[in-house]
Amino acid sequence: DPYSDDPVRHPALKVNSQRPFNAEPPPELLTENYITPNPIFFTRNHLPVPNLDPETYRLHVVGPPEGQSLSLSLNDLYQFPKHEITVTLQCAGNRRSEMTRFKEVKGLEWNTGAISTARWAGARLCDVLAKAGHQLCETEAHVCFEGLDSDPTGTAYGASIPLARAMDPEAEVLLAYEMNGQPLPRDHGFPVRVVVPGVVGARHVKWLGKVSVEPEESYSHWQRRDYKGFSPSVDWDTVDFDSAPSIQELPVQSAITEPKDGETVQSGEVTIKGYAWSGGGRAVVRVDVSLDGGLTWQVAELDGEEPRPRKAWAWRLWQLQASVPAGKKELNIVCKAVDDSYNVQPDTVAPIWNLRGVLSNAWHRVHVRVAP
Ligand code: MTE
Ligand code: MO
Repeated sequence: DPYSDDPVRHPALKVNSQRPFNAEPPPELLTENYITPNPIFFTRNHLPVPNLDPETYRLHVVGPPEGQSLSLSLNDLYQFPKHEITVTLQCAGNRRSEMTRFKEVKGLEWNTGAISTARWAGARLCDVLAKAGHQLCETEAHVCFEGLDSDPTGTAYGASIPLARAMDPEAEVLLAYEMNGQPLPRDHGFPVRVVVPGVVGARHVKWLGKVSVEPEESYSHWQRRDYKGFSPSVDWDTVDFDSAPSIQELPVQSAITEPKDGETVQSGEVTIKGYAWSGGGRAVVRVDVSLDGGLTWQVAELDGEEPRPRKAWAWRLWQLQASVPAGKKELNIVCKAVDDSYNVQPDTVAPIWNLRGVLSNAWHRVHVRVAP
């Protein structure tokens, strides 16, 4: 069993798949803290977790012909200026189960918890690439990442991002070795992972082994044959993966974490809580909540600090104290977020349904009963 050496996990996690391990925190734990504690941070593994020795670990950075290739130990990475930022990581498949309920899709049944937030610290990718002699070039180029996890044929997990993002100090792409002040846990990429703020989880390559700059995107299955969006009309007979761009920045997202679907709430007042986030550093500027399925709306209170302009890498938690209209036996609670480009979430799944069940960001709906 290639998974026999996987780490021990927190019992509160809701497991979607044991081998490879995929699990999410339950909603009420997800928004209990702004920073997700490491043991309940959602985990998305495609392969067994490698057991890497920090003493012998080396990161291979391929240099350009006029530069130099680097073989960096952890200690070498510590010599670069340490950069620390709060970043929310979301899987492209977050909330996939809502798409499945509409029409069958291929993928893990994530609920609203394939998203979490941490303080990440490490070397900036732009500093490491510059050390190897890389510069921004006029022609299109991509930074390809390879993990040290691999399938039985020896194929490693891989992904890429555009060179322009990697070289932009303002994009703050990290080679992270710390998560919430601790060395990365094994499930989250020990000893080094990529963190690409504002970009889909699939590009945050864990157990990072190799970085190279290429004229084309990564040839990895997960870059080219997965993590792409399609029209609802496309099925497995007609899908052409080359016709769609790889997902990078994610669309605006929000979900209700309290109360839970099917719960009974007290009459009088109800407290509604949730998270909201958008890709590309776009800030969430508003969250609207409805108690009547979207007929009337109230504006939720956004918690925490105002994000930096164009660098809103982390989610906002939000809440609303609302009075339950007298005589109501049930509530259809809905939330939707607006980002600073005035992007909004679609009201239903139907127009965004796709065969892989990615990019699921319709209004989130929770149905509750009111105690008599
Ligand atoms: N990196 C490697 N090497 N192997 C993987 O399976 N999964 C990716 C990404 N990086 C993956 C990986 C996907 S799809 C996601 S959503 C994130 O890691 C999940 O990161 P997490 O497990 O720390 O939450
Ligand atoms: Mo993912």
